Amino acid sequence: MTEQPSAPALPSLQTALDAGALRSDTLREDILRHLRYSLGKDPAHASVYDWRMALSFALRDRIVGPWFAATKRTYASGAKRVYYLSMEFLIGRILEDAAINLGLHEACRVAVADLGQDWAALVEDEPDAALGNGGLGRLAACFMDSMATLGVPAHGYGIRYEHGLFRQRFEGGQQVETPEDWLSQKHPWEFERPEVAYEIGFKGHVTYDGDRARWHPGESVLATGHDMPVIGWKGRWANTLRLWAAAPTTLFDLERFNRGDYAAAAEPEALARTISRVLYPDDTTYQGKELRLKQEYFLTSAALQDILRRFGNSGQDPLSLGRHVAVQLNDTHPAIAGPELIRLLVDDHGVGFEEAAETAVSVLGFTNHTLMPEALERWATYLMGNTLPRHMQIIERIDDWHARSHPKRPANTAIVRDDQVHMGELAFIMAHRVNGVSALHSDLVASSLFPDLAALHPGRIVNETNGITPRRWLKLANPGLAGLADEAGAAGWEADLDRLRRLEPLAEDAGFREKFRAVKQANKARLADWLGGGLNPAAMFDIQVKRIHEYKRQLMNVLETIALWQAIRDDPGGAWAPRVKIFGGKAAPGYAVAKEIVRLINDVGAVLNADEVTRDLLRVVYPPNYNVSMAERLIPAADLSEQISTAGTEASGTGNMKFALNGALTIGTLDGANVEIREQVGAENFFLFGLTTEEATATRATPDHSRAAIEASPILQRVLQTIAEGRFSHEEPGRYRGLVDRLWTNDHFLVASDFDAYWQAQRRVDAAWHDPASWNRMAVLNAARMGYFSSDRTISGYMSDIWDVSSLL
Ligand code: 26V
Repeated sequence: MTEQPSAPALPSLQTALDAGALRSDTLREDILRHLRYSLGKDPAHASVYDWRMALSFALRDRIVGPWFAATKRTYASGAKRVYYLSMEFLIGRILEDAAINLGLHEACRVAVADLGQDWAALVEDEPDAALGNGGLGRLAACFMDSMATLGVPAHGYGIRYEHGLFRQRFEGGQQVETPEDWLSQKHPWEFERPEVAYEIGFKGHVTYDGDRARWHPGESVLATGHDMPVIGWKGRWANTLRLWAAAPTTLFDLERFNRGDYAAAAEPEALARTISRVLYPDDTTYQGKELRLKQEYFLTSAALQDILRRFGNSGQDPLSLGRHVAVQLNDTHPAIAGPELIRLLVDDHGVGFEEAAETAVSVLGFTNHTLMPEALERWATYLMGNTLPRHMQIIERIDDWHARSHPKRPANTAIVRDDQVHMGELAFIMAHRVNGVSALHSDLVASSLFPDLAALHPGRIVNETNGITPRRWLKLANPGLAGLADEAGAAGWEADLDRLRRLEPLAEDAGFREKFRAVKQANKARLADWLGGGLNPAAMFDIQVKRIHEYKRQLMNVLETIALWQAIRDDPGGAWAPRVKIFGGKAAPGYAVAKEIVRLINDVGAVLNADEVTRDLLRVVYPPNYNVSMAERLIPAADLSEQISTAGTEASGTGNMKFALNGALTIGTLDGANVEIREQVGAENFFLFGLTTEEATATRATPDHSRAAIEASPILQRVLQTIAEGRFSHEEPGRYRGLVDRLWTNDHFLVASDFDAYWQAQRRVDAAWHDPASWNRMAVLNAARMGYFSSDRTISGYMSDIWDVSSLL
């Protein structure tokens, strides 16, 4: 045997928190110290807010050790690093999640109780960090948790929006938006880094010197870093989420100020700050907003400058970047990364164009999250050329370079065409891997979104089916079920979700099923209390929560609700399964049809809930302002999960996974990750209905498909008739005429064609509900078989298929 030269030992990780830090009495002392010295309050006068801050600081202190240790090990190992660029991180509350990951959940409870405070009240005092719209942003948050759990040396990069996603209220059933202001309070989880600041240019002109150019921006702002540590399970590793805030390059115009023109003097500052002011709330259509383009470039340029600065400090050749750095683009929003990286390499580092382009491709990966044509980003060339003149030139060169390497490339693969820059094509061409987010979606990315580029670049498209973090979505959200899993022999599932398989045989055990049912019942009772309105916790809780979109078909759900109401009224003594239909979700402020659906749900609820004949059997509730913390209340209390999008439209879905993990049964179509969920849990434990993707495409191509479907369905006809007569809008009978007309004539998402199948599937659900033993057996099997959908598994896939990085644990 030859002796291997031993690698120099890596700095040790601060894995186990020192014994003192785990104790509730030391924690209590630290809370009191922070209350006194960080908040300047004495316990007699401290508010819930003060206590929460003091506790957050005490926990944050305990993250710093593992965080520094992980950073040291990353530097010492010289390992390849991952950078996740995302315009959205939908984190939610942080305090309880941090306590759980640190193993301090129980200690917190005790320490806080010793201090005369209520742990739950402190947890609920924290505003959600709502820096995202929906699935794409929440996935980024789950990925940060998993990368920290797996010991991947990674940074997340995002924008520190002053205002996260708007708050939703209902007035007369209609959605009203108000600004969100999570930063009006101090944010205890961030460290401001005034020294980490980069200049970000816009507009201006370009002068040339061969490949190299000098861009003279006409405007610029500073991006300043704000770091949030992200602690993994058991506190073994911590990464950084670096969020950029925009600041003016010059504070204000002193000359104007001295002249007394205060408003004009403050103008540059106000203008700069608008860049990180608000999250774009529209995830339905792409609006050609210069501000949005500036936000995307702001994030991307700050991140790449930061990455190159860190890499440059290691003194390596810029052409080796792809061996040391992987940059993942969360959808096309940061797709300007390709041109920006080329610009930095060519203009600042003197690299030739082609080498720079090849280097960029070796570094970048691109994840697609939607097939909706209206959500695919395109920028008018005049806007791109005006806002980012140097990038516009580089984009044209990339297009040339690609056309020369693929002389037979079809015209529709060009990045610049029809006077628009197509960000999907740009991201595809500039990435060495392009991935979809479920098996079906990845197939569609290859077959319908980018068929020609897929043919030119065989092997480039891969699948990475989405996942969810079991720490937040089981341990935090459903302590009852989490405890039962431990007790029943699946302990350790937090970091190895496949261990839930050990519950599988217990599905046959009546005693275990009873415990499982009791956990669900307690969750439902708690939710019923919170929702108010005297809901019957013994009724089936049937839940659809997600953004409001036509393709997600909340409309089909509310139509079925009306049909059920009519059927119950026809036969009030029938053996109906009592149901509470729960809806949650926000409509984009500019999406009129979605807002109409919101209003219809509320209008229908008002009529049904007031009906003495049916109200014990059917209720509709729509709590406003669905967000991550509401999801944590609703999902563990669900009996039935509605995943009913038109086949071929939902890229993956991740709510579907959260529900099944928490023991809800799914009624769903063969869309997104539903397909794989059904494969995992077993077809017999899933209520499938509806057209397949191919059938949906064929139906859509059939003239008058919806008219035919409605005429063939007496149930649907009656429902539409009732709505059109103004039964749910007495004061304005014509309110939903347009909506009903569209169903007859222009039903792109096939609500009519799938309605009867959905109705029948719901009746199968009713029948199953009447056999509790069988229902609970299915519910146990759903939870037990969800191991595949841990985001730890997803991240392992990215590590091997896209990033080529390994764990440093
Ligand atoms: C598009 C745009 C266009 C410009 C304005 C701002 C904006 C924001 C978001 C989007 C696209 C949103 C795409 C999205 O959230 N997709 C969801 O991604 C989830 C995670 O992969 C997946 O589970 C959902 O099925 C998919 O809809």
